[in-house]
This record gives sequence, C-alpha cells and structure tokens, in this order.
Amino acid sequence: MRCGRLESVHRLPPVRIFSGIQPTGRKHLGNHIGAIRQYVEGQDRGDPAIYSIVDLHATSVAYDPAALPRYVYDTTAMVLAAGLDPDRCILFRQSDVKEHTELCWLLCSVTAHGDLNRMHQFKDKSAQQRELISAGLFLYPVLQAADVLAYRAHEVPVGDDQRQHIELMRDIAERFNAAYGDVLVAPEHRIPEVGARIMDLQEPTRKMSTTASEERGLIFVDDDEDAIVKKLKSAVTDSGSEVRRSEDKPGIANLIEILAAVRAVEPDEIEREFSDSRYGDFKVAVAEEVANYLAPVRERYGQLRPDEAALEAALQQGAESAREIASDTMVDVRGAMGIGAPRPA
Ligand code: AQP
Repeated sequence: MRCGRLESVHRLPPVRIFSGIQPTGRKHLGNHIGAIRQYVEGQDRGDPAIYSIVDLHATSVAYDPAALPRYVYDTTAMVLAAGLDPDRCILFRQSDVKEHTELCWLLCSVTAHGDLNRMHQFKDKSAQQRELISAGLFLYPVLQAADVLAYRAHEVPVGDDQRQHIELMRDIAERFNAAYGDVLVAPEHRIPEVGARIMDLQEPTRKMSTTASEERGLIFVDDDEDAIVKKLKSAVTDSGSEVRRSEDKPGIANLIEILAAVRAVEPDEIEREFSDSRYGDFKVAVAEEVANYLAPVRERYGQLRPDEAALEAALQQGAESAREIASDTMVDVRGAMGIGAPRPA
C-alpha cells in the first residue's frame, strides 16, 4: 500500500513552489488559513518549496526601521511554529538574496505602467497613505513577480487578495519570454477553495487585514484563548437567526467559512450541522474550535521566538540555497537581455 503511494508520487512532474510573506508583526487568522498552512502542505510536495520573509516589500509603505528586523524574526518563528522545517524547505529573508532587486528592475522593461495602475492593492493602499505614496508601492507587484520568477516557480500559494498580482506576474513572464526567448516560467496561483478570503469580524464585507482592520476585527495567531473567544463572540452578525450563507449575511457567512476551514470540510457541512442552532451558540462553537486549532501554533511560537540566533541561522541556511537557484536564473535573464559582458560563444 505504502509502496504504491510512493510510486504514484514519483510519477508526478516536480513542482517548484514559491511564496512570500510580509514581516508585518503579528500574523492573523486570514494569513494562516489563506497562506501559511498551504506553505506547510507544499513543503511535502515542493521540489523545492521556497518561502521568503519579504522585508523589502515592507518598505513600500511607512514603517519602523528599528522594528523591522524583529518583525522578520516574528514572522520566521510564526511560519516555523505552523510547521515549516528549514531542512525540508527553503526559508529565507528576501533582502539576503540581491537577485530579487536586480530582476525587479529588469522586469520593469516588460511591465505596462497601465497594468500597475489597475492593481486593486495599489489603489487601496495608496488611499491609506498619509504622507507619501511611494513609487515602491506602485512597483510592489513587479518586485513580487521578481520574487517568484527568480526561482522559475510553477505554483504560488496565496490568499484570494493576491489573485490579480499573480495574473500580472504571468503576463510579465509571458511578455519577457516573447521578447527575449523562453527563459522564465509563468506560474499558477494556488488559492484554497475554503478560507481564501477571511473577512474582518467587525466589518465582514472587508477582508481581515493587518493594516486596515482594528484589533477587534482580527484574530491573531498568537492571541490567547480568552481573546479569541471574546472577539468571536462579539463578531458582527445580522438580525436574523439562521446559520446559513447568503449575500445579506456576510458576518455569519464568514464564521461558517472560518469553521469549515479550521475543520477542513465544506461550508455546506457546517450549515447542516448548525441548522437548528442560534447565532450565540454557533459563535461559541466557532470560538472554541478556533482557539483549539491555534493553541499548538501559539505554544510552539512561544518556544521558538526567543531564540533569535537559531532563527537567524535558519534564514541564512535558506538564503544560501535560494541564492544558488536565483543566480542561475539571472545568468539566463542577463544573457537573454544583453546585460553585462558578452557570454562566451
Ligand atoms: N483575510 C485574508 N484571508 C486569506 N488570506 C489572506 N492573506 C492576507 N489576508 C488574508 C494572505 O496572507 C499571505 C501573506 O500576506 P501579506 O504578506 O500581505 O501579509 P500582511 O501584509 O501582514 O497581510 P494582509 O492582512 O494582507 O495585510 P494588508 O491588508 O495590510 O495588506 C498572502 O498570501 C495573502 O494573500
């Protein structure tokens, strides 16, 4: 039985996986369900699975330079606590691999200004900026394309909010290949069927967001049980009483989706099970299960986070492997674009 499974796994073509996550301090339930747990699943399938703590992206909006190195360790500890293992995947800090920034500039030559102007994230985030809408925020999707294309990754696990960026990244890769020859791989997104867009608990028509949500609207992965129960009990719902999804019930639909994602079942199953329940009882059930689901991650995070030397060592080990792959791609990109000294014939 076991042999049969292994044989069929070996017949599958190798899939290279890449995803990046911002070091924005505490991570929320949306990050965990939409992205981080897919990273862990990819670790077993990826050949290799490559994950980056994208500190360069953090500079595209106002940020605290003194806090950024600590936030990188927070996020590193968080993904390790969720189950990433630096010996079974490549985990590194984006700024340690200089190829990302070089490729970003080169990809600008095949990126349409008009396409960047249409990016929802740019529109939303530029509206949030008080002092400066930086060119970095505008170019964010090009750096993100460079992150993935530098590894010629086939698959990018992300939440639904990144769909448009991945489509742009495919266009960039295809335009590059049409102009300079077949060098880059146009990747596919891997967006989970359930839990791809976890919504804010207080404003359930908006996604749960690090920068836009208030504390009450977010569940942090390292929130303790009391905080989780309090936030979920006070989640906004409508005036009805039926536990079912519909457009006029975004709050209850979000809680159904959260419980389905936590249990890894279809939302229909949750609706059937709670068809006779009242909102209050349903919220208590969701709160208890979310708290139980996150408890081992929180505990492990508490053990890993204090050892910054070990976190740094894991990131350095990953950077070495990442550099090897990315520098290979850059030799081809530079050659194809006629950048640098001519290659020997
Ligand atoms: N609400 C969400 N539901 C499901 N997936 C989500 N992701 C983000 N929000 C949700 C996914 O998490 C991954 C990491 O996102 P990031 O690097 O952008 O980290 P962040 O900036 O801390 O997360 P936010 O909340 O997305 O911040 P804002 O809103 O400030 O930009 C990505 O794969 C993302 O899709």
